[in-house]
Amino acid sequence: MNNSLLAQAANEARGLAMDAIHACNSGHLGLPLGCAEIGAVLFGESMRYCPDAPKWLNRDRFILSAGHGSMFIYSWLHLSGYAVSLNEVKNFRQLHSITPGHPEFHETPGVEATTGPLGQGIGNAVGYALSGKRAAARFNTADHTIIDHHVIALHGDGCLQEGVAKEAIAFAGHTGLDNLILIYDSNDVTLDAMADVSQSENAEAYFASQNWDAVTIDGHDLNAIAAAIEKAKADHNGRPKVIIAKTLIGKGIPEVAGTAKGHGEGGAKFVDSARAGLGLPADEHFYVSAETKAFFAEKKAASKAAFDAWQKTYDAWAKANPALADELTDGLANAVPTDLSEKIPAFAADYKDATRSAGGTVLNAIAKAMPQVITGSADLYGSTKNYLKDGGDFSKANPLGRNIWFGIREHAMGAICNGIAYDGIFRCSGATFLVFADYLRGSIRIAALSGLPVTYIFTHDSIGVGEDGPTHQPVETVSGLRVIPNLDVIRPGDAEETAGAFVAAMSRTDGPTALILSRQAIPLMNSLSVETRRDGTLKGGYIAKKESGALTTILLATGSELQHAMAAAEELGDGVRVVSLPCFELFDRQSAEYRESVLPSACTKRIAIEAGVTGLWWKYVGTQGKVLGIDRFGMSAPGNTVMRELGMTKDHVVVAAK
Ligand SMILES: Cc1ncc(C[n+]2csc(CCOP(=O)(O)OP(=O)(O)O)c2C)c(N)n1
Repeated sequence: MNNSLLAQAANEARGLAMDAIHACNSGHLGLPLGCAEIGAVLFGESMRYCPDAPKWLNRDRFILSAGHGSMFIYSWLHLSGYAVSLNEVKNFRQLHSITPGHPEFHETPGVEATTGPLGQGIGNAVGYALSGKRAAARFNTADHTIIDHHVIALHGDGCLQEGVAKEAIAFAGHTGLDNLILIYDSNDVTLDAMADVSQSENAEAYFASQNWDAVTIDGHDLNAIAAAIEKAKADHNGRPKVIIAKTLIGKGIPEVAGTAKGHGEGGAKFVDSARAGLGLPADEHFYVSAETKAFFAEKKAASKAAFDAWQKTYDAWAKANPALADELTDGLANAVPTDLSEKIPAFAADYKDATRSAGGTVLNAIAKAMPQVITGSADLYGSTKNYLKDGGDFSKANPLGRNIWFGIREHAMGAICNGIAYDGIFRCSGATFLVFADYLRGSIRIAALSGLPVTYIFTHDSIGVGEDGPTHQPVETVSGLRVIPNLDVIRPGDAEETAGAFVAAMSRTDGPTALILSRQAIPLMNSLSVETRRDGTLKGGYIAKKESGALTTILLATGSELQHAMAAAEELGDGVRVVSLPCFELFDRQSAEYRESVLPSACTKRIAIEAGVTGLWWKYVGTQGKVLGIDRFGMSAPGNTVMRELGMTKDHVVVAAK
């Protein structure tokens, strides 16, 4: 290892961070300065990556969980030769640059995850590691190893204080993800203050208690960093690894180093003297020496050679295993069989069960057609019904398992699903009761922001939950999800709409879908063909009952209330149309003509019914309309009783219409 060159590169990376943060007068200096030696070892020595093939299947994945330190990753991506130009570094945090305030997936080659909300990146890394383990088990053969990479995440005290990280760490230890390495930037400082104001954890003992291997090193000692990473990579011992690197936050700016003032941009006013102290030229900002350029150019060429060698192995593997190669290619392409709906048998006409049960049947049929589908539940398989019957359970002993036992760790479930989706090989879903969706909302938001095709299976969708009472009866949750941009929320009204909803979720490639399923049985809408219900759901909304005379009234409904709208229409007579609107977002993406054909603007007498808060419905019913909903919390009693008590019946619709 060329220590003097790496030490010099570390100081130049410090200079880039200082200059970029000084230029825009915002950002976080503490981590890029404190972790400069870690960056030098990762990108200069220890990590397997190829800037010419940033998505190399067998690259080590690097996640900057402490996303506020974004200049760390931009500096190292630039230095190591990714398509992150010096100009982009100079444009740090400016409009349309690929160096946004916090790292964003899709924006910057080499950025593996959107990070910034602390703790998420650790969860994502666990998802990546699960994906890597499963992919290695699924695709490597006795003759060819095409996947044996590691997942490395850098995080600070902040990530480790977050519950989502603690949940994910427990899961990783339990499932034995020994391809995962955390590097803990342990600098004893957070944002406001010294870390001992808010933490007194013995990190080594904590990680050991979670079945991890932990080692503490000097985070500025190049040899110690390299040795720790090498050992962590070599130990295939069924335990994830953490390297607790003791560092000096803001190292290089003596006025703030080691204090909370070093965390943000506070040290930027001292950059001139700091740059001089680091031996950087006074007259050339954003300085990268010829030696550093030459070093990384050589490394880049070597990594391209390594990539090419791997590609040869891959090609030989693909030739010898065409079916596996197709499966992997389909997974990476987010491919969905064009006839997916046909692979889901129609439900028998007398089927009368909850949409959660229908969902389980549908997902099992889909899993047969899509080997890349995996699914998990937060200790509620018995209720969420998404268990894949022949799938086996993912575990240390069985990394091929398609069922993930997340434990009662909803937030980590969301972050782990995101990690699996970032990796892009498997299609993942996670399940829990709808009322707990807020527990993973932080991860759902990032899935939506990052365009990840994750599916959430949220069951027990309303006051219809019944006896468990208002703690378990969502009323605001569906609307709360609908306001997240780029999240599709689908609340199907019977088993066939449920089939359509799952097909819609699987067909999405650019964002997540929340499936909202009932606890209680809902009858099939047999007056409509299977295709009408499935295709109508794929459009987000459709005419479920057409008026037989001149149109006077439109009833709109979703989920378990669709049956009441249909029954009310029967009673109300000729001029009444029922529109099933299982997914606002899909419906809103249809053409104006289609939407007008379903909801003609001339008909202003509109009544919506849904067992939840009313606010969002007004855009469909208009000021002349009415919304039958529930703007209060529910009550503990049998589901039908609560539904009746709170106005969710056919009779209420009839009265409102009259
Ligand atoms: C969920 C979440 N809460 C709060 C913040 C705001 N925040 C950004 S960095 C930070 C402190 C992080 O401390 P640490 O991880 O030790 O980072 P360091 O000070 O070492 O850079 C806080 C509170 C955030 N980004 N995400």
